[in-house]
Amino acid sequence: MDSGRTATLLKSWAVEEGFDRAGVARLVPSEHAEPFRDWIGRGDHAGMGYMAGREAERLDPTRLLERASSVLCVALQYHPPQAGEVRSGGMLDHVARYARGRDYHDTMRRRLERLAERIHAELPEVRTRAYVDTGPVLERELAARAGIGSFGKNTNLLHPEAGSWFFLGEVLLTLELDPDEPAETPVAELCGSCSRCLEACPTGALPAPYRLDANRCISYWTIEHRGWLPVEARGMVADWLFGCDICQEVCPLNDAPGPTAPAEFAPDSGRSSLSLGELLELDRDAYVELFRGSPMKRAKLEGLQRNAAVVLGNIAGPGAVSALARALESPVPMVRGHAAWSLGELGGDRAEGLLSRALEHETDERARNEMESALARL
Ligand code: B12
Ligand code: SF4
Ligand code: SF4
Repeated sequence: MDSGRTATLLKSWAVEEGFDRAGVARLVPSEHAEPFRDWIGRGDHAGMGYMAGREAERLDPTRLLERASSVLCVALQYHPPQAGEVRSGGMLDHVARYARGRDYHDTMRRRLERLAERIHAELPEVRTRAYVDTGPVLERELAARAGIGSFGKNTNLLHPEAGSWFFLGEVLLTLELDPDEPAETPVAELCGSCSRCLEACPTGALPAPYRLDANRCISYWTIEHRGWLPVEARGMVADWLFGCDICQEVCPLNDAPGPTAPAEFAPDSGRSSLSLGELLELDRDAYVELFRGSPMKRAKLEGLQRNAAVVLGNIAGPGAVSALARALESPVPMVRGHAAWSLGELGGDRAEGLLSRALEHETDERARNEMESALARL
């Protein structure tokens, strides 16, 4: 079979395995090595040390699989572009759309494994290596080259009909395939003179088109950052518990009708009914049960509770002081410390009384410091 027909066949298998779109690119070194090195050099990757590692492979994906010459890129929609926001009143209202249902790593990996099995069965001489998110791969660049979408100014990959609410994955192949037309050329046409995302980002994390500074990105702080949040990041987080969708919500391309998303990405009913206050009180057993199969597990229970405490302080809704009062009793010092910060933000006599009493028996030095500085602000 010639390389053109094989490419068409592989893409049709990808769609049969449940992906919305597939495209093929030649596996060659990155065309964006310089902006990538600048990104790392400026420290835009913040605390994501792994992004600075394995640079040779990241910038030259041919190193990831010996004699690999092509890549089959796939996209899977997780939210229909035209769908409005359905708010349940629970903690999932504060979670980015991609993380409200099942973990896409599992969903995508299962589909990619089936796709690779089919390739091996039909083309036994071909070796493959599949990735979704976790490998040292510039997934958006590969997908742009394979015609899956174009870079948006918010750095996400966009498609004229599907918007940007889709995941990416890829299979590297030791097989010559006819490549698709790269989608990067029409990038200027897709965004045009629009700069809504740059203007809408509340923290200035998009200082220029196609550049994201993770040091200012809510998604980074709420998902990737481990340990205590620096004070300046706590206000930035605003009402986001996990991830951030603002630069995609405002994108006009996400208004177009597009593919529907698999039911497994719909908001999980158990987690939908959980409030931020209840999340703060969750013990480990309940957490393991409720968050099984959720991408939110990346932040771990302590991280989610840290974020919940900060969100309660930022949104100052009814019941916030009571929920934070209970969080001052958490076995985790970081959760007590962030609850103290939020009580300091909310202020009032009750917050002051709670902080003073908590300080009397607090043994952790960092949590004590948080309580003292919260009291000093009142
Ligand atoms: C690290 C990471 C993050 C970091 C940093 C994000 C970033 N922009 O780099 C943080 C934690 C902030 C993050 C957040 C999110 N992420 Co993320 N993330 C990644 C990861 C693991 C690596 C990204 C990376 O390589 N960054 C390095 C920078 C330099 O690369 P880049 O942004 O792709 O930049 C390229 C272009 O900008 C280009 N370039 C440079 N200059 C110019 C100029 C022009 C004119 C052009 C056209 C191009 C161009 O060159 C660069 C190198 O190729 C990928 C998975 C993967 N392995 O690729 C997922 C991935 C990018 N994330 C994804 C998602 C869904 C998100 C969130 C939407 C989640 C959320 N709702 O909170 C947000 C979106 C925030 C945003 N605006 O980007 C999806 C994106 C899907 C899509 N449609 O684009 C990916 C691909 C995961 C997946 N497998 O689906 N993420
Ligand atoms: S994810 Fe949120 S904080 Fe990050 S760049 Fe987009 S709008 Fe800004
Ligand atoms: S909001 Fe506008 S500038 Fe930003 S990615 Fe969408 S179309 Fe491009």
